[in-house]
Amino acid sequence: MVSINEKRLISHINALGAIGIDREGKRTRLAADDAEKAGRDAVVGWMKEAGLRVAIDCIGNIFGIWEEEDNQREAAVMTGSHIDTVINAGQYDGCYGVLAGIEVIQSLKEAGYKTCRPMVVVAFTNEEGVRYSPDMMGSLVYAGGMAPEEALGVTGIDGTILGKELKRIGYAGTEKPGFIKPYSFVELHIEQGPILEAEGYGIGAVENLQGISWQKITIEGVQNHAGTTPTSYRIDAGVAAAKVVTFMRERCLQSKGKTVSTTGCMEFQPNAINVIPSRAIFTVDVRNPDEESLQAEEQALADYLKELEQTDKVKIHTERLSRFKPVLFDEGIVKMIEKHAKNHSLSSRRITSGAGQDAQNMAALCPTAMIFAPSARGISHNPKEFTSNKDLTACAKVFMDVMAELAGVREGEET
Ligand code: HGY
Ligand code: MN
Ligand code: MN
Repeated sequence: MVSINEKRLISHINALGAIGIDREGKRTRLAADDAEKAGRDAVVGWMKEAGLRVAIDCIGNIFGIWEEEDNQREAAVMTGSHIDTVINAGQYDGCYGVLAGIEVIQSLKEAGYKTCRPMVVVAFTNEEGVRYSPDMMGSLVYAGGMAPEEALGVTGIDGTILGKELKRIGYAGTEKPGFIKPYSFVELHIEQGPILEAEGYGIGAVENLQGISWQKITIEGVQNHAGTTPTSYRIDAGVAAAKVVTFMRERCLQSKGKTVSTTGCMEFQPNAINVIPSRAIFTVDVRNPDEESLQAEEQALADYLKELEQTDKVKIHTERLSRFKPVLFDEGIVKMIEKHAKNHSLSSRRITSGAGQDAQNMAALCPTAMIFAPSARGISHNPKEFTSNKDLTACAKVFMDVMAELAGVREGEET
């Protein structure tokens, strides 16, 4: 069976990684901003070079489609991921899956193989959710989990409207959600965690994905003088916010590693060194692989906020930004991944995705699973994110064989 063109894949990963680097050398391509447009244009160019038909849907998802006369009525073997990034990001998160998807299809086409099913690779819009909530938005709309008009109307952290931004960058497509019927969906991604490297595995067969709960919390206190206000007089939004963050850390420690919680954004108003903050606006991202436990964490947080309103005399308002239940992936495809890993003498282990992924939404449409490549030192959402070329290409070869089997590539049948 033909294999991928390793050099081409690595050069595309590095070329895409060079797009969206700002003057301080930070890589940031937020959904539908100019840097991401440049990334989108590059990906569309590579899809066309691969001879794929390119289609854009109503939420800006980009589809590279390989279909032939004799298979175009069949449901498609799909793959994909995202090319939008967090702020000051690494270059592999999402991009690896999109570019390996193009590479697999291009290599099969170039080798003249026939497939029983069309093959499609997707670059989904706004997977990271940094500029517009919820995250994994493009695949959520595609899978019918969010109405397109609702998603297009979302206001970003910078006051822009997603639909207007997609129009501005020329990616407001017309295809409807679900316009391609998927037979299966397999996403190749970096692990973004420490397990594969620490335990010495070459590849991860992802069997499930943890639930995610995102909230924005606004605490109203009383603005006052930092020097003249006795502690007992203070109604301090800043102290109350700090208590919430430490409360959630306590919950995580009690969960024995099951729950993780992150406050990644926090803003004080009026944000002056000698003024007791009147307001604290911050986010809480809580995750747990078990739905009931995740609900229990959300309830504990809600109860604690009520308690804080009494003890600290603050007013607290919460806004849900995003909520995804845990997802189980398809056992058959997970087993297929393990089989092909073995064929490539790669030691594999089953693993949970700690990160949210587009695959979790596609799992609502068709049998879905993921493949992880090891992350050096488990670092991600950080420019130091790294996966060696050896690991990138070794896992992409396993991915190729999984995709080929799903697509019904007929050995030796040249077009
Ligand atoms: O937040 C996440 O887990 C993913 O990177 N969107
Ligand atoms: Mn990702
Ligand atoms: Mn990410």
